[in-house]
Amino acid sequence: MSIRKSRKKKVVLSIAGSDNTGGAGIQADIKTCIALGVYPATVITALTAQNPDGIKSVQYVGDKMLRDQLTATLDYLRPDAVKIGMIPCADAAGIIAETLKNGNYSNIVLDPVLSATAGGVFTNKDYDSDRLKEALCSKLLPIVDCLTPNFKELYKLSGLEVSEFNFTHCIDKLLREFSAKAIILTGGDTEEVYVEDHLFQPGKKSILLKDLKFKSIHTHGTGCTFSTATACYLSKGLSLPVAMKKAHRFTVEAIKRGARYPIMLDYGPVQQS
Ligand code: PXL
Repeated sequence: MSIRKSRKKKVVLSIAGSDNTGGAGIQADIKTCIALGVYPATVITALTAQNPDGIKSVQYVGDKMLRDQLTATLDYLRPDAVKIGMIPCADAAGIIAETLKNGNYSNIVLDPVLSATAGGVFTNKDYDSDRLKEALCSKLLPIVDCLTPNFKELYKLSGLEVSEFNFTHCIDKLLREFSAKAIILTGGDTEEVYVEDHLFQPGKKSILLKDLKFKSIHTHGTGCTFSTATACYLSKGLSLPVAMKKAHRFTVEAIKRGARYPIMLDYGPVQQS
């Protein structure tokens, strides 16, 4: 084992799924890190075959392959932050949680990706999605520094009915029952004229970022970009409220670039540079 400690460039480890179109998942995470001057290390949890019509298939890499990638990476790199994206099954959640807990890593951001905006779920059909949600909440939530759900994901994780008016109940449940340290509820996918991102931390006043929404059909990869940008800014030593604000700005610019230079006709990717 040989870990260089004296490097200047920050390292973010992305543990996520592959998106063949290059718009979301590990590909979005790599582009985000590079745009922000951070070195991306990657552990791939699953391959997806997808396009704007939906998810065609999902292949979990398997317990051994996941463990081996984590060990091989972490034996040589100590990440300054970790972003976790798509987790295809409960076993994968357990392996990731155990590895990160044992290594005592910090600045861990979990984007609880449970379904694709274009349609389709990310779990292999022979895996149990209730077990996955349970594993995300009981094993991963207590060890992550920040969870970044949208409204739908918050609803699915908390098991409570979510509306614009009661989302704080769901937030409270995740903070209290599962000892989450911070939750950024992202509001970009609502029908509202404004985007509202809220940061909740136990015992602290919540912070609201409100912005006029930039309407675009090319928003594929928005959630991945935001969570990875947050991890990148945390890796540089910024506080969570500042990292959130900067990640929000970075994501808005990526959405604008995606609209200006469309890569495909419908539901194209955001562009980080
Ligand atoms: O944006 C969520 C997401 C995460 N990971 C992968 C994806 C997507 C959305 O399509 O494909 C691999």
